Amino acid sequence: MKLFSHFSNSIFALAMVAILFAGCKDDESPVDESLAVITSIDPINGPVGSEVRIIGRNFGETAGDHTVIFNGGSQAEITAVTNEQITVTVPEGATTGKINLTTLGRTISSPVFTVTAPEPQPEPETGITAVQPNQVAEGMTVRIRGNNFGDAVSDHVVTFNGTEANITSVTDNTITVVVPANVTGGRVVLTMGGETYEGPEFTILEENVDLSQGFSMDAGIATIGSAFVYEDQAVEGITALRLTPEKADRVGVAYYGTRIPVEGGFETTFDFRIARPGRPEGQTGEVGAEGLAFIIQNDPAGLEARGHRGGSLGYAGITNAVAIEFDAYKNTNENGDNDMKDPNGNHISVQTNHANRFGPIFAEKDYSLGYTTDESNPDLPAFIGNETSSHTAKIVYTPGTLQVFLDDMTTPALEVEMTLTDYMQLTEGKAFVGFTAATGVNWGWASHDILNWTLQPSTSGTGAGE
Ligand SMILES: [Ca+2]
Ligand SMILES: [Ca+2]
Repeated sequence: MKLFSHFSNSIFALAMVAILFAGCKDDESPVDESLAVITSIDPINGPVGSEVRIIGRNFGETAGDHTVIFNGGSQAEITAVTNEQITVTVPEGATTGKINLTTLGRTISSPVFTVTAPEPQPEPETGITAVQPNQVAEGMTVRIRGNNFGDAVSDHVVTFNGTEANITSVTDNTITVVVPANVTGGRVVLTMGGETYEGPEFTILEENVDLSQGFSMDAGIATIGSAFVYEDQAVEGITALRLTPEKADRVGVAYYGTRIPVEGGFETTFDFRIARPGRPEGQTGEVGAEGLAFIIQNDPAGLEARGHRGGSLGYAGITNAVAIEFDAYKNTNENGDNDMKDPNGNHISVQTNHANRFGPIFAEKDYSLGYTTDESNPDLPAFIGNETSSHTAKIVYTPGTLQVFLDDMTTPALEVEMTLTDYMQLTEGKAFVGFTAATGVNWGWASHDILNWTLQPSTSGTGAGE
């Protein structure tokens, strides 16, 4: 209205006023009520890693619509979004300043957020927090977890229920030891710097496997190479044993931590999953390699026994052993040294060393006691699947016969006439049992997982002299 009085008495001015009014109307029109608005932040200060709530309206419910940048620098992780509130974590490298929220290409700013110094962490209490695994047997490698162990083997002494263990390494948070002979259940005790620290209780592994509900860090599994116990990503809540990841040239081996009576017979059941098949760029061979094996062994290396890579599936090379392979890759190299003479790319085979039961076992078909393929047996499923598929394998040994079942628990996929002691020398009727797997050295890979495992000897005695 003020403008009007300035330009009264002039038609020209009236025309100008009309134009100016038109401009003013646009400027004064209410903001688009659907756009995001920040009204406050809570709290207004905090350290890196703390949580901040950006409060306002019209945020929508889709985290992917928003990008949050602290003071023009570090992008923050958005942990929750509601229409009135976006929750973020103060990112590494964040500095004091406004928080910019960009929503579908439009950026608005918050009041200044002050990044404060990190809160001092309380000094962790010296001592043992866990023993992994806590079901143990002689010769197993065990990790004692805790705080302020120092970083060198100095005056540390670790005992298992009073018997001293050999320490192989010390870091500030982990002491690695080998379980001593003749151990009995009790507590792990650490003596260091004149002080004594008592750990949790441990138990001695029983001579059968009961991991029907899956694997855990406590379960008494000895792992070598790429093998480790992991929290399953594909099937929530299941803890599995990963023998290899989907990477080239990996060998993973895992044993139950103590010898099990096998001479009188046994039955073992496990679910396996071979997934995420791939191969290096430029390779033209099969996708997915190599497969896995169940192994019975009494090699002098015990829980440290590991076989060769690639088509050897991590078992060939172990001595005094029998392997039942689920071979998912056809290794035939007519011109090279690594010709396994595999019958095809999806077969079960029982592999030994025919001639010398104390010599290494081999992956070559010449050392097969019997095999079946998905060509000769169309009911045999493809071993390689995806992250949500798995196979159930059952191996039943009674002296004289070994049967292998796969998915069909009624009709064996493979039956071989054999007696373990023709191929192995046992210790009081016992041997180590476990799994091996490998990926291709340079031609293909897959992840190899064991999801659960049970093994029950037919006799509870030692089998010695039977
Ligand atoms: Ca093979
Ligand atoms: Ca084979």
